[in-house]
Amino acid sequence: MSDLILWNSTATRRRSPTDDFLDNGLAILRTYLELQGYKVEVVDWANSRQWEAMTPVMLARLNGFLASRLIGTGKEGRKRKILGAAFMVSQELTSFMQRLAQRRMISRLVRHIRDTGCKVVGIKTWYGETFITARQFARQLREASPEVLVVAGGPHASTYREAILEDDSFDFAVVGEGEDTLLRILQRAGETDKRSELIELITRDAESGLLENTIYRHNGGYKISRRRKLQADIKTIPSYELQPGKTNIHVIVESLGCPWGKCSFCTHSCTYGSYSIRKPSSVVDEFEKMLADGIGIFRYAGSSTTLSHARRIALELIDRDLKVVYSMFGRAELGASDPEKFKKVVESYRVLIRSGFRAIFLGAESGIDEINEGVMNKGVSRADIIGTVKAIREASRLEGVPIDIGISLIYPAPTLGIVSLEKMMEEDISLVEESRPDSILVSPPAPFPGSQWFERLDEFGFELDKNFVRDMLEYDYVLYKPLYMWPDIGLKMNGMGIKQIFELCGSLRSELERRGFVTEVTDVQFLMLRAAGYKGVEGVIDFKDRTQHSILSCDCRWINRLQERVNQASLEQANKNKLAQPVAG
Ligand code: B12
Ligand code: SF4
Repeated sequence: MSDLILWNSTATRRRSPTDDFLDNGLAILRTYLELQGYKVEVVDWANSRQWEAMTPVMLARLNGFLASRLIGTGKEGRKRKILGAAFMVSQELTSFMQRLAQRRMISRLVRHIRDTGCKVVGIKTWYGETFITARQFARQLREASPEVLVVAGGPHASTYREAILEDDSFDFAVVGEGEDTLLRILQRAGETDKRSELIELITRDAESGLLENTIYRHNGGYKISRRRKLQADIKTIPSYELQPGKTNIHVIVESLGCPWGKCSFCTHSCTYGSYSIRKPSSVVDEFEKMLADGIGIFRYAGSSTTLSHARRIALELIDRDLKVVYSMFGRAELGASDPEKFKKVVESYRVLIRSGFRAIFLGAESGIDEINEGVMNKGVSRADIIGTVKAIREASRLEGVPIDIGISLIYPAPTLGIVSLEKMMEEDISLVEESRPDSILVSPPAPFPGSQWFERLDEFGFELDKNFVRDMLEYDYVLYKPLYMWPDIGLKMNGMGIKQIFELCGSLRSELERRGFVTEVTDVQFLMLRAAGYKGVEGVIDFKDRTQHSILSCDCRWINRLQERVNQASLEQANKNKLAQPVAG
């Protein structure tokens, strides 16, 4: 019998081409707890086989046919209206069938847990529909097995914290790292078979500080126990079980949290509460282990990897003569436009490129310094952003290796009365034209709980309905869903409702695309599309169109083939190393 069953909550359909990545977080938890002597089962439906099985083939093909016609038709006209209506009907039917399939899977899982007699179930929670499903699963489980303890953790629990416990679905939630908290919970579970007693023991531990990172109920309210001090250095190296249908790109913890952690819109600093970097030698040990397992493509897990840390890891990779490919989130370098500093930044990026660095995403947020300072508290200037992008380009030219660079913008953003939205858009476009990134991610603004925007709503011009947080918990953010298909939510910024906000956001994307720039392709997607052989800007656009088609239609044929090609490339990359033999292709 398993001591713990960990379930990766999933939506009824793929929401992003990266949904099927090997889940590093769950693998770390399983590996860590098994090393402590516990038996852990991971149930993860986020894989290509499962997505395919969720939609009847004929329906997927019909969606595919309609989506192709719709994408190829102009924005107006009778034909588009008819196609649009037909597409909506087929989407409704698809969702209905997918929900039915998911309900069956959940019932099977609930029965499996009841039959095995496992006493503790953990759920990795994600945003939107996935979270609704997590709650339904927890309720159904409670009915079938009232004595099972249900714990929620993962990114969504870490972002929304106390709000996660607002209905009775979960007994506890965990913010940030879950290793030690789950260990303690399993130890306590060994002391009693009664859920009520177990809850009491855990609550007492949380109150006394023995149990860290735990969100628990207290006197009709909620509390979070002492936060665990981060130690990225002692992070367990995960081992993956054989998982068919997963994309074999490993997310590697080189740091936890963010070295800056002060951007007003961001909640990353709340997830971990601090910042910790991992020794380059430990990071590279993990690279080696994955290479030996046949995985050669990587993504750094840090919210914002510093150039100096990335450089130290790069030197270690070069020293051990490892041949890998990787990408990361980075930050613009302060003073990068100053000629002396520029040279140093170029040199550092050259080292990174020699070690396998191939794509990066930098937070730019806005093209106006006053906005980046007063509204975003970004800590970098427009000149720093442009200088850094140019330095990466120069390093790429000198090394003769193409690097994909993405920047992110938030538009429309609070203006604080400093500028008009028209001016903001103009400056955002001029920033893009000057820096010429390979992709621009334009996001609408949202005050997430825990962020400065949320804490100081009035100051930034936000108005929220009283149900905003509850609604946000279930809000589905799907990168490739056309903005007009997104549901309403009680958020206003400078008097504008969400539809208007989305329209403005969409208008900046369109303006950038009209000027020949690619939007909404992230660094990991660059890793995937390059690994699959898509070349140049045309390759990126082709990848983006096909991904959008695949996600909208749920016709998985192309995206599943893409995964196969990425996995083949990952294996071939691993095979370039003379380590313990990777698995055959
Ligand atoms: C690397 C990364 C990715 C990678 C890999 C994702 C993956 N499958 O692992 C890529 C680039 C593919 C990715 C994609 C996306 N990501 Co991402 N990603 C990150 C990032 C930067 C680090 C995640 C990480 O690896 N952390 C290290 C590992 C070890 O931590 P972990 O997986 O969270 O697990 C630990 C804890 O959460 C906890 N835990 C996990 N599960 C459980 C379960 C239980 C029961 C318990 C108790 C504890 C627990 O213990 C684990 C071990 O310490 C975070 C931001 C951040 N800095 O955390 C965003 C983040 C997780 N991503 C986010 C989003 C939105 C996405 C995308 C939807 C983006 C998009 N629109 O396409 C996709 C979808 C991903 C998916 N469904 O798999 C959001 C999640 C928001 C939310 N509320 O759900 C985050 C928080 C960023 C943000 N916006 O603030 N992402
Ligand atoms: S936006 Fe990026 S740099 Fe800013 S605090 Fe968040 S993770 Fe750090």
